[in-house]
Amino acid sequence: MESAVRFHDHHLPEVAGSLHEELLTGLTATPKYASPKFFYDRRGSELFDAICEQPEYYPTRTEEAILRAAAADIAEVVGRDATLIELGSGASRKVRLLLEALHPACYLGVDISREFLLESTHRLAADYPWLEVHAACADLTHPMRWPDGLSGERPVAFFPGSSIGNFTPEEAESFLRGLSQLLPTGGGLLIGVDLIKDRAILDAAYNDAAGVTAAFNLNLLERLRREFEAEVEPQAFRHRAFYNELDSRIEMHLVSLYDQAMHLAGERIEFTAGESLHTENSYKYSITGFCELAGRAGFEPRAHWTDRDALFCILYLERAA
Ligand code: AVJ
Repeated sequence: MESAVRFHDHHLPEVAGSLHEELLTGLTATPKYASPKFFYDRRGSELFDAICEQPEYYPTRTEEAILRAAAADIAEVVGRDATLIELGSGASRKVRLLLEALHPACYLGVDISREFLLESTHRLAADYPWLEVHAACADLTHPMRWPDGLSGERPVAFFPGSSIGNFTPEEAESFLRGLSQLLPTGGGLLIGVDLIKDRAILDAAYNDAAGVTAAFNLNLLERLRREFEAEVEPQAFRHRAFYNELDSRIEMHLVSLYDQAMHLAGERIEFTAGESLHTENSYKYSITGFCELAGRAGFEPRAHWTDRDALFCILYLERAA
């Protein structure tokens, strides 16, 4: 059956050019950094999916178990016929656990990885013929707006996977404030948040034995070669991930194995042996800490669901009047 997805492209050409500049800004800073959004080319999105299958990576399966167990409860709080907007929809897998119970009027998937977004929303439309499906290619670190022509009266954003953890707490607060301003009073946010826990569990989750997280991290360098014509040897770097307890965050780095230079867009970027390129932060929260942050951003907590070991939490927040 031919499935219809209404596609909205929010990736303007000038944004593509500015990605180059954004990369260079981070690579020439001290210490060097790159936004984790650069992980998600097609290969990166596939590797992320593979991470989610690793036994050490508890967030995905824990969140899915919570969604499965709480779907009816969630539907009761959120209500039917919402305009469900999934932010960073990726493979659009998690939303499937909610669709039957929630029965939204329409679904909009928003993701930075265009090809991946189109494939997953087409599959979703084919599997849920009753659902009006939209897709918008957009960068969540830029100001958002909803596309025209969405049905349903109450927008409800769905932001699973603890993707919010990629923002610093300050950035998360301003992201949530921007989101709350896009929602009418009574509009909601269903969000997955990874919780603070024993560091051994956290360290293992970002250092899986099969090396998939390492490949995901190193794929950033492959992408720089493929897409940005960088001259760099990915074998000249190693993956490093650890829990920074003081800042309640996992940090991922690419560590240079020796003195070397990377060439990108006419720039020569030098690395000394042991120097690291900081590629990701993944912040962990307590439930109360997160509710306070969301409160400052204009959201009122309505309900939350967690697993028995309190590894992960799903919260429903409403835009405050
Ligand atoms: C998609 C940001 C939630 O932080 O756990 C997984 C990304 N990085 N393993 C996370 C990620 C390394 C993931 N988020």
